[in-house]
Amino acid sequence: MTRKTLAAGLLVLFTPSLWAATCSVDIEASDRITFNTEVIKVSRSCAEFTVKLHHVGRLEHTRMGHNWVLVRAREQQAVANAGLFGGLGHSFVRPGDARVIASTRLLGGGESDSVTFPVSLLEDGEQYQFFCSFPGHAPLMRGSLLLVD
Ligand SMILES: [Cu+2]
Repeated sequence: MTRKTLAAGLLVLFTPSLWAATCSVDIEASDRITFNTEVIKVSRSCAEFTVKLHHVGRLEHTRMGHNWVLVRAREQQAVANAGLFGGLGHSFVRPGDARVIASTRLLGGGESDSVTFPVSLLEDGEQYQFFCSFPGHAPLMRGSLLLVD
């Protein structure tokens, strides 16, 4: 092995991205009232985790708005109901709702937003769910968020 290939090999070995868990995810929401992701895995080794939501549809946020809201699974329905009273002006999330762990703003087609939250907010043994709180979307737009090693 030449010195050059050895150096290249070491470079690959020590590139941080090969070791570190991915601490972010890109999610797409569409005009068909869907997320393209059903399960999000968050590594315990991440200090923070970022969710980037992309509305890849064309409809405006008043008709086909999408957001990404993270809650404990058992509180999803209550948070969704409360969000209705938050209304469009608050992205269908009730202001100050402490049950909301993280949420993006409501997006229309072509828009993106991201949210970053500390992984320390997630507890072992708890079940987490993400959903879109636009009225009527939660049954179709939801998934699980899992804490993994
Ligand atoms: Cu939606």
